[in-house]
Amino acid sequence: MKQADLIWMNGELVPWEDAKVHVLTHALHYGTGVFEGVRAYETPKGTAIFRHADHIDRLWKSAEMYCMEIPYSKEEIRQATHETIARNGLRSCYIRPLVFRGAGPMGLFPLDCPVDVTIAVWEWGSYLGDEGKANGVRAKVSSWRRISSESLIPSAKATGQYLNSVLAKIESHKAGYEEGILLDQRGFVCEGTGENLFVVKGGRIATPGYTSDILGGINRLAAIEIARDLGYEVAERDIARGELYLADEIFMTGTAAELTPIREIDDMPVGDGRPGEITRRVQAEFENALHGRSERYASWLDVVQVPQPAT
Ligand code: PPE
Repeated sequence: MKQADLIWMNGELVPWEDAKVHVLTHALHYGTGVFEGVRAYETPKGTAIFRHADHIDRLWKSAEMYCMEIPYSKEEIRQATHETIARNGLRSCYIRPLVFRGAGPMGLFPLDCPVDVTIAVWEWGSYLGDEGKANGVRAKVSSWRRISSESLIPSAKATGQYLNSVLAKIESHKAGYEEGILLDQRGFVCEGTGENLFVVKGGRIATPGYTSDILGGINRLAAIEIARDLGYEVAERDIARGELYLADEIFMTGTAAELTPIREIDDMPVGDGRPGEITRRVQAEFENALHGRSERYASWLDVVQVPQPAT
């Protein structure tokens, strides 16, 4: 992660080191924030944000589910994001919009606290390493189950909910793996700590559906569409843990992780221990879409208009 110069904070660009909050920020105590992870890539048309509108829509939905009214329009947030990237002079970056309950009355009732909005950007390489993206990562089924709809809202991207992923991430890291895979409350495969998961068997692709309490990943949707366009069958269905061990190929998708293959699960090689052909083909096309090399998916890119300096 490489620090940038400016962070957008409640309507203003402030120096990176000045983007601070009060210790009584509600979200620090109770996890009352929602966020997005977005990426922008250098493309032939200039810097472009991948599926920006979808990320903004999901941010609004997440905020709504936690009764937070965002004091800006979607278009204002889109423009602010463009400006933040341009003013930091970045050609490609990770983008982290955050909407949170700020400093106000303490106690669980959040509705009298202000809703603060920030947008940070920074250069971020491969989340699970270049080596992992090329050759696959080693993953472990976590002892922690994914949060269920009985107690939280798995489809919301809320900060407090990430304690679940944090526990699974620590566990897998301490055990020497690159990623943890969480099962849902029923014991079916759900997702990685920050990625959705796909299993390939006999030429067919399957991925857990919304009934498995997944976060509805935007890259998940992109991968499904790309795989179908390549002629593969993709089923959204329950996946038993045992299917992970029988799979020919497994890969994960996420904004940070992009499309990363899994080469080993619970110390057993996936297929022959190298990313398989279907993973490779979907990954190649996905990379083309991200980097603006595919006309077919050109509408997924929001090209950053760099404002002209004032004369
Ligand atoms: N599940 C979870 C739990 C998740 O956090 C992510 C994104 C996904 C699935 C994939 O969603 P999408 O990015 O829309 O395809 N995880 C974000 C946060 C990672 C982090 O370390 O922070 C991300 O990839 O930006």
